[in-house]
Amino acid sequence: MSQDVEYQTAAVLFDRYGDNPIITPDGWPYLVNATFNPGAVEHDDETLLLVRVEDMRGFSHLTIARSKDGRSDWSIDEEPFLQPDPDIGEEQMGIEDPRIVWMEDREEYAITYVSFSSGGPTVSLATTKDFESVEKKGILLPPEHKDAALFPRMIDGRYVMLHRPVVRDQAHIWMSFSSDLKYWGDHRMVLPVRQGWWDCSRVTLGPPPIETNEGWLVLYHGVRETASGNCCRVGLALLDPNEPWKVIRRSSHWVFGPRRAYEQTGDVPGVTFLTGAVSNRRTREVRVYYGAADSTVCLATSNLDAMLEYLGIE
Ligand code: BMA
Repeated sequence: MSQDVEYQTAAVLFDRYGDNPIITPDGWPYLVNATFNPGAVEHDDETLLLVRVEDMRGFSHLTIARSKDGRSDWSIDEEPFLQPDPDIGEEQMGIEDPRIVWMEDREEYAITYVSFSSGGPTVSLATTKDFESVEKKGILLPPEHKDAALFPRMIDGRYVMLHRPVVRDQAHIWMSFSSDLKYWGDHRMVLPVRQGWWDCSRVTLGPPPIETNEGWLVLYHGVRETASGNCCRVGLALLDPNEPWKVIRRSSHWVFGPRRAYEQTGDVPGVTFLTGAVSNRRTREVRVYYGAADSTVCLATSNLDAMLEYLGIE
């Protein structure tokens, strides 16, 4: 693909929903500072968002919002679904940025989230079958880690997780494996930062990987530090279906990033942070839910085939 064509295609790969933001702290049933970075799934014929809610201390918890069409008429629970537990050391400063996956073999949802300990942020796991009761399974890796998601099924008899450790001030996306969801090993770096590029300072996972016939589609964030702060955009990668540590394609351009006023205004201006994706294998539509400026929840739609084609997969 020529540079010009690639640029034009990247610009139209996502359609922002006309009524963004779809969820704001103003409409929340109790006093909060910000509502953003939600995990997303289809459950009981509804779209369910597990929204990160930041309270007026600056600590976060997770509360459910539901909608029939995944776009409008969000109904928000009066009570949090997952709260930081003051007796659990690693959750002392809140829990953040959930990613949700339906685990085929276990017949339950796995929620990976950031748990903020005094020793730094790390990633924890909770499971639920029905979004009524939930079981916390504890931390998966020591700090500093964020932005972990499981693959929805075992590959070669092992669970697979993407996550993002911080190493010498840089952050790359890694993959780890486990036979029991508790002990993780065989760690591999999968998507490193690219020196000099738009994703040169940090890369970190967006929503959980999406399975396609051609491989695992990954939306990731790339950060470049600039004189006026971080510039955070979104790129695409396709991982091998059977050996997912092998990157088949990685977009050279970013395909989504902060542009609209609601993405430029808020607690952290200039952030579009994608944490939830609901895809339909039949219609090929992908609804992506993201935090705008670390303040509100927004929606953009794309298409699985368009993203694969953009990556050069026919
Ligand atoms: C990341 C996380 C997210 C946040 C984003 C942009 O590192 O901390 O929670 O939304 O930065 O500020």
